[in-house]
Amino acid sequence: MKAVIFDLDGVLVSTDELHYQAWLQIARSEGISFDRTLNDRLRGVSRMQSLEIILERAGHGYAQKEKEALARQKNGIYRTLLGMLTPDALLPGAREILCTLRKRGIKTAIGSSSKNAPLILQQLQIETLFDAVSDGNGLQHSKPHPEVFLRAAEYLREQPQDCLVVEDAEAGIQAAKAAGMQAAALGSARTCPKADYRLDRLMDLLTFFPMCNNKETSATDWLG
Ligand code: B16
Ligand code: MG
Repeated sequence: MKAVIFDLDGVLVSTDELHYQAWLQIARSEGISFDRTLNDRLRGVSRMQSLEIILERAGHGYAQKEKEALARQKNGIYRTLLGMLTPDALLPGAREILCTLRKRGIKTAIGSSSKNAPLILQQLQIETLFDAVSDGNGLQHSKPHPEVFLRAAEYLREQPQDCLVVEDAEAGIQAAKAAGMQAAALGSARTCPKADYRLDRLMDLLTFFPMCNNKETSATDWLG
């Protein structure tokens, strides 16, 4: 494997919780019941598709303009929450794994459905730790379609079969497999039968990429 493509929400940072909080406010304002089980179905799928899933529980239909207004409102709430994000919000092992992979000559990329990915990377101060960013901006199809990962491989100039995707969403695992890539599952995606590997922690990824020389520097370098 020559490259690792990371999903963002739920893999490197717990913005999945912020999506949940923002959708909860929208659902409540519409009198729709919303819980974490339903929220799990929103992982990896686009903003508009997420809204459609929530509105399945509404007692009536919504006009396209009403849906667009609700999606806009949700994004406003979400972006306010993102404004408070700091590098401390990175999930355990995230910075370490990115730095170590790069030191071991493995390319790294983002493969996220989120149109807010650039803002999240900026807030976390990790933009420089990726060779490529493929996100929801300009994407025609959301996960489980493979487009976001195929575009990441193209940006990296690597073949799909040389890429490993790390995902927390079933839709993301399906997208990785449809792209012809290897798929490692974290969190709720671990139950997905299509996953090639199941990880307890992000750092378990390192077992796939053993140290190839003795030039790797100490753990304190990771913090730089
Ligand atoms: P936005 P990922 C996905 O990000 C989220 O998992 C999903 O819940 C969200 O609806 C989607 O991004 C779109 O996000 O509204 O910010 O464009 O997991 O693919 O990194
Ligand atoms: Mg995710």
